[in-house]
Amino acid sequence: MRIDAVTIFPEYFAALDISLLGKAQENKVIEFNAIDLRNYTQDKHRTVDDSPYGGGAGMLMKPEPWGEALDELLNPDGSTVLIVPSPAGELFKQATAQDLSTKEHIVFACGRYEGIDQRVFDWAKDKAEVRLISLGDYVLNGGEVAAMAMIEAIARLIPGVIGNADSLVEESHSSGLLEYPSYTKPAVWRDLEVPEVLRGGNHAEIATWRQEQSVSRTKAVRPDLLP
Ligand code: 6GU
Repeated sequence: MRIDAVTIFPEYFAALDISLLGKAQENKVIEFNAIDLRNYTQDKHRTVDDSPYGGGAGMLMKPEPWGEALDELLNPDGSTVLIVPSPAGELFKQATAQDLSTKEHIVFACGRYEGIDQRVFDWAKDKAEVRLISLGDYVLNGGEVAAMAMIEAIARLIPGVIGNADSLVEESHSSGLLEYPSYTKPAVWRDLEVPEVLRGGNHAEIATWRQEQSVSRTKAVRPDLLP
């Protein structure tokens, strides 16, 4: 999979070169590029913003640099998915990550200020699958941190990125429930004991206990996830 992120702050994406995603890039399982939007400006000041028609607070990203960048980046056969991180988008879920992990090419359009001129997306609709996606009901300063969260959630589902594929099976959200609590040695730490059942070695009992813990935890903090 190839992932491109268009941004005025390419430095944000340096973190993708470390740990598992760094290894996956070295192994050519994923290719990642951070692209500086200002390279697609024409004026001496490399301007990317302007004031909004109709008034209102703040600045907007002007369409021309986005058009130049996307002309270069979108696959001519329409196979690119263009993701626009935005609090006005559909909610990003594990199923979204699952779906996107099968794509050949994803471009993230990381906006700053009050967002990007709407015509960029109206134009791109005929050239790519355009999706506005939000991480949740709160506001970030720009799309970069949101794009990085999505990239990590997507890339770790690609075969070969995570060494132990079994670890993907039991984690939170893969089953629709939150993950059960986990413990390691020592058996007693600061007077707190590891639950007896986990030390007993009865695998059926352990599985039942974990399932109960997942359900009670989900009921307590995320009842909206229960059927
Ligand atoms: Cl995807 N972008 C921004 N700027 N803010 C957000 C968000 C995305 N998701 C939640 N808040």
